[in-house]
Amino acid sequence: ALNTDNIQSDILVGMKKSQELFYFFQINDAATFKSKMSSDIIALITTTTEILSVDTQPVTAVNLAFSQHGLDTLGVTDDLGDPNFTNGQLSDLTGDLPGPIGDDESTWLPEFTAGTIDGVFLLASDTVDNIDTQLASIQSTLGSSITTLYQIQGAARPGSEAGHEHFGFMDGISQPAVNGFTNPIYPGQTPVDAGLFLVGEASDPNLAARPASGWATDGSFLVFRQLQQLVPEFNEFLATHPLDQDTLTPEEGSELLGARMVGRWKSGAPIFLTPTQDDPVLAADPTRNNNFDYLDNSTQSNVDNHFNQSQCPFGAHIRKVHPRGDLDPSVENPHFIIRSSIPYGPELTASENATGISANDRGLAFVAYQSDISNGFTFLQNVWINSVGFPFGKYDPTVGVDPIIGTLNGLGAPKNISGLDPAVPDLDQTDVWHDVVLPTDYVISKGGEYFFSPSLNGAEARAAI
Ligand code: N7H
Repeated sequence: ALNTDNIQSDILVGMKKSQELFYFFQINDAATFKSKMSSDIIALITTTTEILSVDTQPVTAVNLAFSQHGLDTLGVTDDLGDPNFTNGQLSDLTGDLPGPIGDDESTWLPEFTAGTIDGVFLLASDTVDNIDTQLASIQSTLGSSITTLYQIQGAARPGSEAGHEHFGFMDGISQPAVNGFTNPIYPGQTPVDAGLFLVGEASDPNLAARPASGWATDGSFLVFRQLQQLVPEFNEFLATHPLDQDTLTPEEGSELLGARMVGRWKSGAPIFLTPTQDDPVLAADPTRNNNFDYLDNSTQSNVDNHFNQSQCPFGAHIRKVHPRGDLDPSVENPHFIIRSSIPYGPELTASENATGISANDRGLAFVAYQSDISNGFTFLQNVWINSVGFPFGKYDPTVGVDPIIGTLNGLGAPKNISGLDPAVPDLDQTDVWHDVVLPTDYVISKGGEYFFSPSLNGAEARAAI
């Protein structure tokens, strides 16, 4: 079993609160920072054990992670065995066009291009006041040894939208199960070894490359991305391109188009199981809402399904990032990530609704954990999300990029997406493939960074050097 007293809470469980602050800082004085980390800060870090029971959850949960720049500043000379982490997220933009992760640097905030972020505190609570109090206390402890570089206040959306991201879709439904930890495992959840997420655990793909002293064990790489969502523009696109106008009202046709782009209805019900109408009861049932794959219903073959997008487009967002059965499990399973994102920014205003133009910055404070960034985030973004051909081997060789987060060059070039219209599902080899053209990107990367979220013992060991 995992030592859950030693693993930060967000990695396997999340922060479990409706408000979450991402506080990015620079370290000015490594000696003072390390001494305060050892005397005060590590004691504040919320463990996996603590977050699992409401009785032991703190008023404000605290997690802490460092960039490579931060480890360098602290005098940690060990190579963690992850080149993407070592080089930082900005360096994953360069290379052949489109860049490895597809962003254009011109959309990045200067806070992320500067390369000066040393670490991030994740502070989560029921109220922003509680978070502010905890932050003030941490700042007073650390004094001038740190400087604030940037903050993002995340928040669950209000009322019945709680748990839904800003486009309106329920999030946080599907996570891989971690062997030796996840209990119960629901039908359709894939059990994988803990080493896919935690350094040094079973099936860590880079075990030999980790620091010999073992201090990195039970830490995880945290990929942070500030993903702006152009919500009124997205809504406007759906409203002006309703599907199936013969049988559906315009509102229903727009709803269906959005659901086919994501692969789930706004409720969370998977369209593969309920392709023509939403099913909120199915959506809310954890024993059923993940219990599906994309194999042909009658033959259970992943070859017969190569011709058929009627239940779910090949390139729907959740199919691109978790192509259940489109690939052999041995090929797919190394690429699981654990997501712990939260929306940021205000609700839509009446004038944004009326004009169809975003006047406020809102989106997803995206967080993903993995033990190998090139198997996890960058692989998903580069090889699956932004590849026009993925899932490979379908009868349509140009499936299109992911209609939610895929990009052709980071600057909003139009994108052809196959199979979004179920009236033209491309059922046989003589059909002409019918693409829906998305005029631009509705999710824009404002930047991000790679961090390492150490175990508590690991943080203690590094504070002592
Ligand atoms: Fe995605 N969305 O609202 O459309 N995502 N995602 N994501 N995502 C998922 O199953 C969304 C992003 C994954 O196991 C759901 O929990 C938005 C990035 C993975 O079947 C919804 C953004 C990456 C899954 C969204 C965004 C991923 C997943 C369904 C950005 C990886 C699990 C809820 C603004 C690089 C798939 C759920 C599975 C699910 C949305 C970003 C990955 C609704 C709006 C950047 C692995």
